[in-house]
Amino acid sequence: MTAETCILVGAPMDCGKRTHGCLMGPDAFRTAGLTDALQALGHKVLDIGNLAPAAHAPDAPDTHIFRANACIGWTAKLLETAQWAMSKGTPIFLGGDHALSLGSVAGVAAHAAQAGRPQFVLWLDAHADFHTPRTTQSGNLHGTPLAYVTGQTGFDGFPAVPAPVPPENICILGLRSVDGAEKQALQKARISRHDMREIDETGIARPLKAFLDRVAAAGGALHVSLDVDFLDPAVAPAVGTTVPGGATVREGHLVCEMLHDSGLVTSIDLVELNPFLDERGRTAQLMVDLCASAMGRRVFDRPTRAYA
Ligand code: EXY
Ligand code: MN
Ligand code: MN
Ligand code: MN
Repeated sequence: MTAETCILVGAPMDCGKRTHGCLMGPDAFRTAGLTDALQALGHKVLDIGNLAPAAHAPDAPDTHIFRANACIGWTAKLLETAQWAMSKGTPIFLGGDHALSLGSVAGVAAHAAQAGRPQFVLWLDAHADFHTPRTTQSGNLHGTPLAYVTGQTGFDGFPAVPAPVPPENICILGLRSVDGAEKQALQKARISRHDMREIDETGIARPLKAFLDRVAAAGGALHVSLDVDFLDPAVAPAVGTTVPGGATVREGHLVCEMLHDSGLVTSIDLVELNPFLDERGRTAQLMVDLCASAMGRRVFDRPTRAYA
């Protein structure tokens, strides 16, 4: 990747689930030195600060879908901001919970469509995030972004998705917690999905390379959505939905190094960090280091730091 202009978009969205803390995420990434790390790689950095959601109706207290109206406000704001940011450089959305990807992914896909490019999405996550408001058991909208951005129905009141991402343009790596309803929907959709059993058996590079080859062949834009819980909780404990048996630090860096080498990445989400659940900011630091790898930092120029 050549030197980019990285647009840091703070999105302290915390309404996609009931546990609080992701609202501290953007500033934790800043405290962990994200801007310095990107500038050390030769990139320009434009940090636009933290967004606030667009105006929205107050949430009714006891509805099944938790804080739907607040999530609608955030989606509208991020849909607009993502399109603007794509016209200025490489947006890096600083979460905030994974419900921010309803707006970030729909926005970057809208920009790609205007440029006549297909949008692809790499989803690094323990979860499929493929529920709709009609299938979710928890009512937490951070479990629904992939359903929304692929144009699934049931998102009443949400902005219409300008350019739905075709499910076959999505690859999920790291799966190890999928609900029943999601499983059926995933089997019907043509999302390529690779769980930790496959990754343990045959490695993470193989499915990633096959996906990147498809993106390159299609001349696609590639959005990378990195959920903290993709990583093993032993190395990344600061997330509310930990699932044991996740990716190692090196699997995370290998993915990001391959992403950089591909030259295909056009936007990134860093999501679900809850600094309240961490000590000494080590999870935030790991996420910043992974982002630096995706933006060009090589293994021999990484400061030594004990994560465990
Ligand atoms: N599938 C479960 C639910 O829908 O509540 C768990 C979702 C966790 C979502 C986190 C962001 O990845
Ligand atoms: Mn997620
Ligand atoms: Mn997750
Ligand atoms: Mn493994």
